[in-house]
Amino acid sequence: MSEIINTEYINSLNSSQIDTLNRDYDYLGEKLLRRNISVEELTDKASAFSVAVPSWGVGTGGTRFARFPGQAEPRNIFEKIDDCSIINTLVRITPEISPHFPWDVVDDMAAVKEHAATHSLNFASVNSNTFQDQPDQKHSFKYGSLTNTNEKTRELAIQHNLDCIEWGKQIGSKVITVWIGDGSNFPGQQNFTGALERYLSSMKVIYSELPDDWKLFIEHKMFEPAFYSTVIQDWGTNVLCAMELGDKAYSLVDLGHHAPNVNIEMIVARLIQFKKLAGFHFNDSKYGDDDLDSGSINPYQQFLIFNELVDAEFRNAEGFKPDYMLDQSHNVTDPIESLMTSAVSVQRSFVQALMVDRKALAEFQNDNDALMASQTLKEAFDTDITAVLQMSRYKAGGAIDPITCYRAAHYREKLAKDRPASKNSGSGIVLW
Ligand SMILES: [Mn+2]
Repeated sequence: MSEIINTEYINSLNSSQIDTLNRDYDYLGEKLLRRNISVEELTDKASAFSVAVPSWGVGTGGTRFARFPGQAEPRNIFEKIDDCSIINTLVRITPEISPHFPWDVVDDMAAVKEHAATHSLNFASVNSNTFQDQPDQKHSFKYGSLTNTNEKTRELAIQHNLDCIEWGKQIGSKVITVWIGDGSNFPGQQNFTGALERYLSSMKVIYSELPDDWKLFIEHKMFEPAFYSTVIQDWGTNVLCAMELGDKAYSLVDLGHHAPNVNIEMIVARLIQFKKLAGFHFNDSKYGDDDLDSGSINPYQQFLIFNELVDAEFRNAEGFKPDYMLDQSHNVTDPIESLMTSAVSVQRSFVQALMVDRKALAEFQNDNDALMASQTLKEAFDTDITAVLQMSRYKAGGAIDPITCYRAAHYREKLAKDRPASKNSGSGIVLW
């Protein structure tokens, strides 16, 4: 735990807020009881929820135009882990970090695992990167990686993914997420069928090297960096590839990677039905893959997705065990503040979905009562369960009000001397 933000410090701030919280919590408990909902049960379930933080999320993001660095940004994986620890210390629902390779590779990966363990943190899915060239790379990914027409380039991309699995083993990860930027910018530039054939043959090599207790997540994205066609462009291509590869391959849903207005919650239901839902990269968007903070633009969509997830849990859907992760770019906020707010926003959607009266909903659906079915969802969404989230954090030793607690600690100011300003103010776009 950090010297700046520790249990004693959190307790001192909580002590001035607990009386108000107790009153809010009791009143909410009384109201929920009228709907036969136990506030204690909701709180327990909220406490059991978790969502992983991406290692790249704690750095300030940017666009292809510019990046405006923040104060005391983490400069390596060890400092990123320190920042992730602050987040989990305050919100208590982010005990896992998802690293990105090669950005987070160091000679001694065991030291990375150890450093995380000192903060009681573990590692979630590892993410490979074949969308940019590394210094002195022999064969360029300019025209694609796993689908490149050049066999030597494909071999390099495959080898990088195998290296990621090895690094992942050393830090206790059990999942590799593969997103490729491969595609084309001009009609006719790429043979669609040939590119997907090459993708499958490359992925089959990676899949064959996957340890028995590992999973492989495929991440699709409609466009960018390719602007005419993308090889793994949507959930249809994604799930076909996952089915072709085998039982250890699943389809990952990044909320920003779909066409505007697509019914994402329905895609989620389909993937659950066919036991292929890997999990999520949560974020929000207005126009494209904006990577805005989860729940900041369309919290109702986030709730509707959780409505499908809780419904699957409620039905004991076979093989249902999705991984949750945030995947955002923080361009104008302190990344720690954004990640805390976003984790709590995702947790909020989960708890709201738990309150849906599923028996009543099934009856309204059966009776074709569209209005009341929709109102049943709205009733859960409209209930303010802030006190449940606050109480679950308080009981777990976290902060009742994480943002106020973080700001009052002046974490960045205190670290400024040890973490000098980054020289990199160039483009900092986060693509996947
Ligand atoms: Mn993503």
